[in-house]
Amino acid sequence: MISERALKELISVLGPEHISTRSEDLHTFGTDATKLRFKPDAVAFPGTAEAISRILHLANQERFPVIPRGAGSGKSGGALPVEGGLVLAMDRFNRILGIDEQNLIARVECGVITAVFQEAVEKLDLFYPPDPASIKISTLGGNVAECAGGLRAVKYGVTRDYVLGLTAVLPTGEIIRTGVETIKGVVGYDLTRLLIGSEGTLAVVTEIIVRLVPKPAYRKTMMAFFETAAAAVETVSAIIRSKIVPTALEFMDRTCIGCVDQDVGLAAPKGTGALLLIEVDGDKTLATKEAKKVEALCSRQGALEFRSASRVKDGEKLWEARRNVSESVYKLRPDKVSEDIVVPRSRMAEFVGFLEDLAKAYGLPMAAYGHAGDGNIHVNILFDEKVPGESEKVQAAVKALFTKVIEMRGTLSGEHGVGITKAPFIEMEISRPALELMARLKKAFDPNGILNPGKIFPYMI
Ligand code: 2HG
Ligand code: ZN
Repeated sequence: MISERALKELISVLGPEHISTRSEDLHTFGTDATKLRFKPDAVAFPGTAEAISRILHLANQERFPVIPRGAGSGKSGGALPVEGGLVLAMDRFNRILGIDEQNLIARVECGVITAVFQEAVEKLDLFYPPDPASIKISTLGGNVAECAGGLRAVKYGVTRDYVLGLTAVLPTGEIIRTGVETIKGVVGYDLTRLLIGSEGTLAVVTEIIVRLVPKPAYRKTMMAFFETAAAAVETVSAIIRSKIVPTALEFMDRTCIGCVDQDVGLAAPKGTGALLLIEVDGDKTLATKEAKKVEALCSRQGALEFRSASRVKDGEKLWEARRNVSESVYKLRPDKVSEDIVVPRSRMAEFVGFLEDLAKAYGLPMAAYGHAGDGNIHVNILFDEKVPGESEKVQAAVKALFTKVIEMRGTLSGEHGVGITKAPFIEMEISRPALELMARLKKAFDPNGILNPGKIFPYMI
Protein backbone atom coordinates (compact mmCIF):
# COMPACT_ATOMS: atom_id res chain seq x y z
CA MET A 1 0.00 0.00 0.00
CA ILE A 2 1.38 3.41 -0.95
CA SER A 3 1.27 5.76 2.04
CA GLU A 4 -0.20 9.29 1.90
CA ARG A 5 3.29 10.66 2.42
CA ALA A 6 4.68 8.68 -0.54
CA LEU A 7 1.77 9.74 -2.74
CA LYS A 8 2.48 13.40 -1.94
CA GLU A 9 6.14 12.86 -2.78
CA LEU A 10 5.19 11.20 -6.09
CA ILE A 11 2.99 14.18 -6.97
CA SER A 12 5.86 16.53 -6.27
CA VAL A 13 8.27 14.46 -8.42
CA LEU A 14 5.91 14.06 -11.39
CA GLY A 15 3.43 16.90 -11.17
CA PRO A 16 -0.22 16.19 -10.29
CA GLU A 17 -1.19 15.67 -13.94
CA HIS A 18 1.13 12.68 -14.23
CA ILE A 19 -0.15 10.60 -11.36
CA SER A 20 -3.60 9.12 -11.01
CA THR A 21 -5.64 7.33 -8.41
CA ARG A 22 -8.88 7.65 -10.40
CA SER A 23 -10.84 4.43 -10.32
CA GLU A 24 -11.07 4.20 -14.15
CA ASP A 25 -7.27 4.32 -14.35
CA LEU A 26 -6.82 1.77 -11.57
CA HIS A 27 -9.20 -0.45 -13.51
CA THR A 28 -7.52 0.02 -16.91
CA PHE A 29 -3.99 -0.38 -15.59
CA GLY A 30 -4.93 -3.39 -13.46
CA THR A 31 -5.48 -5.71 -16.40
CA ASP A 32 -3.79 -6.82 -19.63
CA ALA A 33 -4.37 -9.25 -22.50
CA THR A 34 -4.77 -12.15 -20.06
CA LYS A 35 -7.97 -10.39 -18.89
CA LEU A 36 -6.96 -11.14 -15.28
CA ARG A 37 -7.65 -8.26 -12.90
CA PHE A 38 -5.68 -6.70 -10.04
CA LYS A 39 -5.81 -3.24 -8.55
CA PRO A 40 -2.82 -0.92 -8.29
CA ASP A 41 -2.80 1.87 -5.66
CA ALA A 42 -1.84 4.47 -8.25
CA VAL A 43 -0.64 4.92 -11.82
CA ALA A 44 2.35 7.13 -12.66
CA PHE A 45 3.22 8.56 -16.07
CA PRO A 46 6.90 9.50 -15.76
CA GLY A 47 8.58 11.45 -18.54
CA THR A 48 12.30 10.99 -17.79
CA ALA A 49 14.66 8.31 -16.53
CA GLU A 50 15.58 10.69 -13.68
CA ALA A 51 11.96 10.81 -12.51
CA ILE A 52 11.84 6.99 -12.56
CA SER A 53 15.04 6.92 -10.54
CA ARG A 54 13.46 9.14 -7.86
CA ILE A 55 10.33 7.00 -7.83
CA LEU A 56 12.41 3.86 -7.31
CA HIS A 57 14.38 5.47 -4.47
CA LEU A 58 11.09 6.29 -2.79
CA ALA A 59 9.75 2.79 -3.40
CA ASN A 60 12.80 1.35 -1.63
CA GLN A 61 12.34 3.67 1.33
CA GLU A 62 8.63 2.96 1.61
CA ARG A 63 8.69 -0.58 0.24
CA PHE A 64 5.91 -0.35 -2.31
CA PRO A 65 5.85 -2.35 -5.55
CA VAL A 66 6.56 -0.62 -8.88
CA ILE A 67 5.30 -2.31 -12.04
CA PRO A 68 6.58 -1.11 -15.42
CA ARG A 69 4.02 -1.30 -18.22
CA GLY A 70 4.04 -0.76 -21.98
CA ALA A 71 0.72 -1.21 -23.77
CA GLY A 72 -0.61 -4.04 -21.60
CA SER A 73 -0.81 -6.46 -24.52
CA GLY A 74 1.17 -9.13 -22.65
CA LYS A 75 -0.18 -12.67 -22.60
CA SER A 76 1.32 -13.95 -19.35
CA GLY A 77 0.46 -11.18 -16.89
CA GLY A 78 3.94 -9.61 -16.77
CA ALA A 79 2.55 -6.07 -16.32
CA LEU A 80 -0.11 -6.91 -13.74
CA PRO A 81 0.09 -5.26 -10.31
CA VAL A 82 -0.45 -8.53 -8.43
CA GLU A 83 0.61 -7.02 -5.10
CA GLY A 84 -0.85 -3.55 -5.70
CA GLY A 85 1.59 -0.62 -5.73
CA LEU A 86 2.46 1.83 -8.45
CA VAL A 87 2.03 1.05 -12.15
CA LEU A 88 4.66 2.87 -14.17
CA ALA A 89 2.92 3.61 -17.48
CA MET A 90 5.64 4.38 -20.01
CA ASP A 91 3.33 6.11 -22.51
CA ARG A 92 5.26 9.40 -22.47
CA PHE A 93 8.46 7.75 -23.67
CA ASN A 94 7.11 7.84 -27.21
CA ARG A 95 9.83 9.45 -29.31
CA ILE A 96 11.93 7.98 -32.07
CA LEU A 97 15.21 9.65 -31.15
CA GLY A 98 17.10 8.96 -34.34
CA ILE A 99 17.40 6.66 -37.32
CA ASP A 100 21.01 6.45 -38.44
CA GLU A 101 21.03 5.54 -42.13
CA GLN A 102 24.85 5.48 -42.20
CA ASN A 103 25.15 2.78 -39.57
CA LEU A 104 21.75 1.10 -39.89
CA ILE A 105 20.82 1.60 -36.27
CA ALA A 106 18.07 3.51 -34.48
CA ARG A 107 17.59 4.95 -31.01
CA VAL A 108 14.04 4.87 -29.66
CA GLU A 109 12.21 5.44 -26.43
CA CYS A 110 10.52 2.42 -24.88
CA GLY A 111 6.92 3.60 -25.32
CA VAL A 112 7.04 3.81 -29.12
CA ILE A 113 4.45 1.53 -30.71
CA THR A 114 6.18 -1.20 -32.70
CA ALA A 115 4.16 -0.62 -35.90
CA VAL A 116 4.80 3.14 -35.76
CA PHE A 117 8.52 2.50 -35.55
CA GLN A 118 8.41 -0.02 -38.38
CA GLU A 119 6.58 2.41 -40.63
CA ALA A 120 9.12 5.13 -39.88
CA VAL A 121 12.10 2.95 -40.80
CA GLU A 122 10.37 1.50 -43.85
CA LYS A 123 9.94 5.02 -45.23
CA LEU A 124 13.73 5.07 -45.41
CA ASP A 125 13.86 1.66 -47.10
CA LEU A 126 15.02 0.06 -43.88
CA PHE A 127 13.47 -2.80 -41.97
CA TYR A 128 12.93 -3.70 -38.29
CA PRO A 129 11.73 -7.30 -38.57
CA PRO A 130 10.28 -8.32 -35.14
CA ASP A 131 6.50 -8.26 -35.58
CA PRO A 132 4.45 -9.64 -32.70
CA ALA A 133 0.78 -10.13 -33.64
CA SER A 134 -0.02 -7.22 -31.29
CA ILE A 135 2.25 -4.94 -33.34
CA LYS A 136 -0.33 -2.16 -33.72
CA ILE A 137 -0.65 -1.70 -29.96
CA SER A 138 2.45 -3.21 -28.34
CA THR A 139 5.44 -1.01 -27.52
CA LEU A 140 9.11 -1.63 -28.17
CA GLY A 141 9.75 -1.54 -24.42
CA GLY A 142 7.15 -4.24 -23.87
CA ASN A 143 8.69 -6.23 -26.73
CA VAL A 144 12.08 -5.98 -25.02
CA ALA A 145 10.65 -6.95 -21.62
CA GLU A 146 9.12 -10.14 -23.04
CA CYS A 147 11.59 -10.71 -25.89
CA ALA A 148 8.65 -10.67 -28.29
CA GLY A 149 8.81 -12.89 -31.35
CA GLY A 150 6.18 -12.74 -34.04
CA LEU A 151 5.37 -13.95 -37.49
CA ARG A 152 8.70 -13.22 -39.16
CA ALA A 153 10.88 -14.87 -36.52
CA VAL A 154 11.39 -17.97 -38.64
CA LYS A 155 13.62 -16.00 -41.02
CA TYR A 156 14.60 -12.90 -39.08
CA GLY A 157 14.73 -13.94 -35.42
CA VAL A 158 13.18 -12.25 -32.37
CA THR A 159 13.55 -8.97 -30.47
CA ARG A 160 16.84 -9.97 -28.82
CA ASP A 161 18.44 -10.43 -32.22
CA TYR A 162 17.99 -6.72 -33.00
CA VAL A 163 18.69 -4.95 -29.70
CA LEU A 164 22.25 -3.63 -29.39
CA GLY A 165 21.94 -1.62 -26.21
CA LEU A 166 19.61 -0.22 -23.58
CA THR A 167 19.25 2.64 -21.15
CA ALA A 168 17.64 1.35 -18.00
CA VAL A 169 16.90 2.43 -14.45
CA LEU A 170 17.91 -0.15 -11.86
CA PRO A 171 15.46 -0.93 -9.04
CA THR A 172 17.95 0.81 -6.70
CA GLY A 173 17.69 4.00 -8.78
CA GLU A 174 20.95 4.08 -10.78
CA ILE A 175 20.62 4.82 -14.49
CA ILE A 176 22.77 2.51 -16.61
CA ARG A 177 23.59 2.01 -20.26
CA THR A 178 24.16 -1.50 -21.49
CA GLY A 179 25.56 -2.84 -24.74
CA VAL A 180 26.87 -0.81 -27.63
CA GLU A 181 25.95 1.54 -30.44
CA THR A 182 28.00 -0.50 -32.86
CA ILE A 183 27.26 -3.75 -34.63
CA LYS A 184 29.66 -5.71 -32.42
CA GLY A 185 30.83 -5.39 -28.83
CA VAL A 186 32.01 -7.84 -26.15
CA VAL A 187 33.14 -5.66 -23.29
CA GLY A 188 31.88 -6.97 -19.97
CA TYR A 189 28.96 -9.26 -19.22
CA ASP A 190 26.05 -9.03 -21.66
CA LEU A 191 23.60 -7.11 -19.49
CA THR A 192 21.54 -6.24 -22.57
CA ARG A 193 20.64 -9.87 -23.12
CA LEU A 194 20.02 -10.37 -19.42
CA LEU A 195 17.50 -7.53 -19.37
CA ILE A 196 15.77 -8.61 -22.59
CA GLY A 197 13.04 -11.06 -21.62
CA SER A 198 13.44 -10.34 -17.87
CA GLU A 199 9.78 -9.27 -17.88
CA GLY A 200 10.33 -5.97 -16.08
CA THR A 201 11.72 -7.65 -12.99
CA LEU A 202 15.34 -6.43 -13.19
CA ALA A 203 15.20 -2.85 -14.48
CA VAL A 204 12.98 -0.26 -16.12
CA VAL A 205 14.10 0.11 -19.73
CA THR A 206 13.71 3.66 -21.05
CA GLU A 207 15.71 3.72 -24.30
CA ILE A 208 16.58 1.10 -26.86
CA ILE A 209 19.23 0.97 -29.56
CA VAL A 210 18.29 -1.43 -32.34
CA ARG A 211 19.96 -2.56 -35.50
CA LEU A 212 18.10 -2.37 -38.79
CA VAL A 213 18.39 -4.26 -42.04
CA PRO A 214 17.63 -3.18 -45.62
CA LYS A 215 13.95 -3.49 -46.50
CA PRO A 216 13.32 -6.56 -48.66
CA ALA A 217 12.49 -5.55 -52.21
CA TYR A 218 9.70 -8.06 -52.74
CA ARG A 219 7.17 -10.11 -50.71
CA LYS A 220 4.83 -12.86 -51.75
CA THR A 221 2.08 -14.36 -49.63
CA MET A 222 0.72 -17.85 -50.21
CA MET A 223 -1.95 -19.96 -48.58
CA ALA A 224 -2.26 -23.74 -48.66
CA PHE A 225 -5.22 -25.78 -47.43
CA PHE A 226 -4.86 -29.31 -46.07
CA GLU A 227 -7.21 -32.05 -45.00
CA THR A 228 -5.57 -32.58 -41.61
CA ALA A 229 -3.43 -30.67 -39.14
CA ALA A 230 -0.81 -33.42 -39.42
CA ALA A 231 -0.55 -32.94 -43.21
CA ALA A 232 -0.11 -29.19 -42.77
CA VAL A 233 2.64 -29.40 -40.15
CA GLU A 234 4.40 -32.21 -42.02
CA THR A 235 4.58 -29.75 -44.92
CA VAL A 236 6.19 -27.23 -42.59
CA SER A 237 8.83 -29.80 -41.65
CA ALA A 238 9.33 -30.57 -45.36
CA ILE A 239 9.81 -26.86 -46.21
CA ILE A 240 12.37 -26.50 -43.40
CA ARG A 241 14.16 -29.68 -44.55
CA SER A 242 14.31 -28.37 -48.11
CA LYS A 243 16.35 -25.42 -46.76
CA ILE A 244 13.93 -22.75 -47.87
CA VAL A 245 13.62 -20.11 -45.17
CA PRO A 246 10.28 -18.35 -45.59
CA THR A 247 9.69 -15.00 -43.91
CA ALA A 248 6.65 -16.48 -42.20
CA LEU A 249 5.26 -20.00 -41.99
CA GLU A 250 2.03 -19.87 -40.02
CA PHE A 251 -0.43 -22.61 -39.18
CA MET A 252 -4.14 -22.59 -38.31
CA ASP A 253 -6.19 -25.61 -37.32
CA ARG A 254 -9.84 -26.35 -38.11
CA THR A 255 -11.12 -24.50 -35.02
CA CYS A 256 -9.27 -21.29 -35.95
CA ILE A 257 -10.29 -21.51 -39.59
CA GLY A 258 -13.95 -21.69 -38.50
CA CYS A 259 -13.56 -18.48 -36.46
CA VAL A 260 -11.50 -16.55 -39.01
CA ASP A 261 -13.85 -17.58 -41.80
CA GLN A 262 -16.66 -15.70 -40.04
CA ASP A 263 -14.47 -12.55 -40.00
CA VAL A 264 -12.95 -12.53 -43.47
CA GLY A 265 -14.54 -15.32 -45.52
CA LEU A 266 -11.67 -17.62 -46.42
CA ALA A 267 -13.73 -19.73 -48.82
CA ALA A 268 -11.73 -22.77 -47.78
CA PRO A 269 -12.17 -25.84 -49.97
CA LYS A 270 -14.47 -28.60 -48.71
CA GLY A 271 -12.78 -30.95 -46.28
CA THR A 272 -10.21 -28.39 -45.05
CA GLY A 273 -8.81 -29.32 -41.64
CA ALA A 274 -5.86 -26.90 -41.47
CA LEU A 275 -4.07 -24.23 -43.45
CA LEU A 276 -0.65 -22.70 -43.83
CA LEU A 277 -0.01 -19.05 -44.49
CA ILE A 278 3.39 -18.61 -46.05
CA GLU A 279 5.43 -15.60 -47.06
CA VAL A 280 8.74 -15.34 -48.86
CA ASP A 281 10.64 -12.10 -49.37
CA GLY A 282 13.85 -10.68 -50.77
CA ASP A 283 15.15 -10.36 -54.28
CA LYS A 284 12.21 -10.86 -56.68
CA THR A 285 13.78 -13.57 -58.86
CA LEU A 286 14.95 -15.57 -55.85
CA ALA A 287 11.70 -15.15 -53.90
CA THR A 288 9.66 -16.19 -56.95
CA LYS A 289 11.81 -19.30 -57.28
CA GLU A 290 11.31 -20.10 -53.59
CA ALA A 291 7.56 -19.56 -53.90
CA LYS A 292 7.45 -22.09 -56.76
CA LYS A 293 9.37 -24.60 -54.65
CA VAL A 294 6.95 -24.06 -51.75
CA GLU A 295 4.00 -24.61 -54.08
CA ALA A 296 5.52 -27.86 -55.38
CA LEU A 297 6.18 -29.07 -51.83
CA CYS A 298 2.60 -28.29 -50.76
CA SER A 299 1.15 -30.20 -53.67
CA ARG A 300 3.51 -33.14 -53.04
CA GLN A 301 2.28 -33.16 -49.43
CA GLY A 302 -1.32 -33.42 -50.69
CA ALA A 303 -2.57 -29.82 -50.32
CA LEU A 304 -6.27 -29.51 -51.21
CA GLU A 305 -5.66 -26.10 -52.72
CA PHE A 306 -2.82 -23.60 -53.05
CA ARG A 307 -3.39 -19.89 -53.47
CA SER A 308 -1.01 -17.07 -53.94
CA ALA A 309 -1.93 -13.50 -53.10
CA SER A 310 0.35 -11.65 -55.44
CA ARG A 311 -1.45 -8.41 -54.88
CA VAL A 312 -0.08 -6.95 -51.64
CA LYS A 313 -3.55 -5.74 -50.65
CA ASP A 314 -4.89 -9.31 -50.56
CA GLY A 315 -1.80 -10.42 -48.69
CA GLU A 316 -2.36 -7.74 -46.06
CA LYS A 317 -5.96 -8.88 -45.54
CA LEU A 318 -4.76 -12.40 -44.85
CA TRP A 319 -2.08 -11.29 -42.42
CA GLU A 320 -4.58 -9.06 -40.63
CA ALA A 321 -6.90 -12.05 -40.23
CA ARG A 322 -4.00 -14.10 -38.90
CA ARG A 323 -3.08 -11.41 -36.35
CA ASN A 324 -6.67 -11.41 -35.14
CA VAL A 325 -6.95 -15.14 -34.46
CA SER A 326 -6.23 -14.65 -30.76
CA GLU A 327 -9.32 -12.41 -30.42
CA SER A 328 -11.38 -14.26 -33.00
CA VAL A 329 -11.46 -17.53 -31.04
CA TYR A 330 -13.38 -15.82 -28.21
CA LYS A 331 -16.42 -16.50 -30.40
CA LEU A 332 -16.29 -20.05 -29.07
CA ARG A 333 -16.27 -19.39 -25.32
CA PRO A 334 -15.97 -16.31 -23.11
CA ASP A 335 -12.68 -17.31 -21.46
CA LYS A 336 -9.40 -18.80 -22.58
CA VAL A 337 -5.83 -19.49 -21.63
CA SER A 338 -3.21 -18.80 -24.30
CA GLU A 339 -0.17 -21.03 -24.30
CA ASP A 340 2.83 -20.60 -26.56
CA ILE A 341 4.83 -23.77 -26.33
CA VAL A 342 7.62 -24.69 -28.74
CA VAL A 343 8.47 -28.20 -29.92
CA PRO A 344 11.18 -29.42 -32.30
CA ARG A 345 10.07 -28.57 -35.83
CA SER A 346 10.58 -32.14 -36.99
CA ARG A 347 8.04 -33.44 -34.43
CA MET A 348 5.06 -31.15 -34.98
CA ALA A 349 2.86 -33.87 -36.47
CA GLU A 350 3.25 -35.90 -33.26
CA PHE A 351 2.41 -32.78 -31.27
CA VAL A 352 -0.77 -31.85 -33.15
CA GLY A 353 -1.92 -35.49 -32.85
CA PHE A 354 -1.40 -35.25 -29.10
CA LEU A 355 -3.35 -31.99 -29.02
CA GLU A 356 -6.36 -33.46 -30.80
CA ASP A 357 -6.43 -36.28 -28.22
CA LEU A 358 -6.06 -33.75 -25.39
CA ALA A 359 -9.04 -31.70 -26.59
CA LYS A 360 -11.14 -34.86 -26.79
CA ALA A 361 -10.01 -36.08 -23.35
CA TYR A 362 -10.93 -32.79 -21.65
CA GLY A 363 -13.99 -31.98 -23.79
CA LEU A 364 -12.83 -28.37 -24.32
CA PRO A 365 -12.25 -26.53 -27.60
CA MET A 366 -8.51 -26.10 -28.15
CA ALA A 367 -7.54 -23.80 -30.98
CA ALA A 368 -4.02 -24.32 -32.30
CA TYR A 369 -2.28 -21.82 -34.53
CA GLY A 370 0.85 -19.81 -34.90
CA HIS A 371 4.45 -19.86 -35.82
CA ALA A 372 4.80 -23.42 -37.09
CA GLY A 373 7.99 -22.44 -38.88
CA ASP A 374 9.53 -22.02 -35.41
CA GLY A 375 7.75 -25.03 -33.88
CA ASN A 376 5.95 -22.38 -31.78
CA ILE A 377 2.27 -23.32 -31.56
CA HIS A 378 -0.27 -21.20 -29.71
CA VAL A 379 -2.64 -23.52 -27.93
CA ASN A 380 -5.70 -21.56 -26.85
CA ILE A 381 -7.91 -23.51 -24.46
CA LEU A 382 -11.42 -22.08 -24.51
CA PHE A 383 -13.74 -22.40 -21.54
CA ASP A 384 -16.39 -20.69 -19.48
CA GLU A 385 -15.28 -19.69 -16.01
CA LYS A 386 -18.89 -19.73 -14.85
CA VAL A 387 -19.39 -23.40 -15.70
CA PRO A 388 -18.54 -25.36 -12.53
CA GLY A 389 -15.38 -27.44 -12.88
CA GLU A 390 -14.21 -25.93 -16.21
CA SER A 391 -11.39 -23.82 -14.76
CA GLU A 392 -9.99 -26.89 -12.95
CA LYS A 393 -10.23 -28.89 -16.16
CA VAL A 394 -8.21 -26.21 -17.95
CA GLN A 395 -5.48 -26.33 -15.31
CA ALA A 396 -5.23 -30.11 -15.64
CA ALA A 397 -5.13 -29.85 -19.45
CA VAL A 398 -2.34 -27.24 -19.26
CA LYS A 399 -0.33 -29.53 -16.97
CA ALA A 400 -0.75 -32.43 -19.41
CA LEU A 401 0.22 -30.17 -22.32
CA PHE A 402 3.39 -28.95 -20.59
CA THR A 403 4.34 -32.48 -19.56
CA LYS A 404 4.21 -33.57 -23.21
CA VAL A 405 6.16 -30.51 -24.39
CA ILE A 406 8.99 -31.09 -21.92
CA GLU A 407 9.02 -34.78 -22.80
CA MET A 408 9.49 -33.71 -26.44
CA ARG A 409 12.44 -31.49 -25.43
CA GLY A 410 10.45 -28.35 -26.13
CA THR A 411 9.93 -25.20 -24.06
CA LEU A 412 6.91 -23.81 -22.21
CA SER A 413 7.11 -20.37 -23.79
CA GLY A 414 8.47 -19.19 -27.12
CA GLU A 415 7.53 -15.54 -26.84
CA HIS A 416 4.93 -14.66 -24.19
CA GLY A 417 7.10 -15.16 -21.11
CA VAL A 418 6.34 -16.68 -17.72
CA GLY A 419 4.70 -13.74 -15.95
CA ILE A 420 2.21 -15.10 -13.48
CA THR A 421 0.39 -17.61 -15.65
CA LYS A 422 3.34 -19.96 -16.15
CA ALA A 423 5.07 -19.32 -12.82
CA PRO A 424 3.56 -22.45 -11.19
CA PHE A 425 5.08 -24.58 -13.96
CA ILE A 426 8.55 -23.09 -14.34
CA GLU A 427 10.26 -25.94 -12.46
CA MET A 428 9.08 -28.37 -15.10
CA GLU A 429 11.67 -26.76 -17.37
CA ILE A 430 14.29 -24.97 -15.25
CA SER A 431 16.34 -26.91 -12.70
CA ARG A 432 16.52 -25.86 -9.04
CA PRO A 433 20.16 -24.71 -9.17
CA ALA A 434 19.43 -22.60 -12.27
CA LEU A 435 16.36 -21.11 -10.61
CA GLU A 436 18.36 -20.36 -7.46
CA LEU A 437 20.96 -18.55 -9.57
CA MET A 438 18.16 -16.50 -11.18
CA ALA A 439 16.81 -15.66 -7.72
CA ARG A 440 20.30 -14.51 -6.62
CA LEU A 441 20.53 -12.31 -9.71
CA LYS A 442 17.15 -10.80 -8.93
CA LYS A 443 18.31 -10.09 -5.38
CA ALA A 444 21.51 -8.41 -6.67
CA PHE A 445 19.46 -6.08 -8.87
CA ASP A 446 16.58 -5.54 -6.49
CA PRO A 447 17.51 -6.24 -2.84
CA ASN A 448 14.13 -5.15 -1.50
CA GLY A 449 12.07 -6.89 -4.18
CA ILE A 450 10.18 -3.73 -5.13
CA LEU A 451 10.30 -4.09 -8.94
CA ASN A 452 7.47 -6.10 -10.46
CA PRO A 453 7.09 -8.59 -7.59
CA GLY A 454 5.16 -11.85 -7.88
CA LYS A 455 6.48 -12.75 -11.35
CA ILE A 456 8.41 -15.65 -12.92
CA PHE A 457 9.48 -17.46 -9.72
CA PRO A 458 7.72 -15.65 -6.86
CA TYR A 459 8.20 -18.41 -4.29
CA MET A 460 12.01 -18.25 -4.66
CA ILE A 461 12.41 -14.58 -3.69
C1 2HG B 1 -0.12 -14.48 -31.87
O1 2HG B 1 0.82 -15.00 -32.47
C2 2HG B 1 0.09 -13.98 -30.49
O2 2HG B 1 -1.24 -14.32 -32.40
C3 2HG B 1 -1.03 -14.32 -29.51
O3 2HG B 1 1.33 -14.37 -29.99
C4 2HG B 1 -1.27 -15.76 -29.34
O4 2HG B 1 -3.14 -15.39 -27.88
C5 2HG B 1 -2.31 -16.17 -28.28
O5 2HG B 1 -2.23 -17.32 -27.86
ZN1 ZN C 1 2.55 -15.45 -31.44
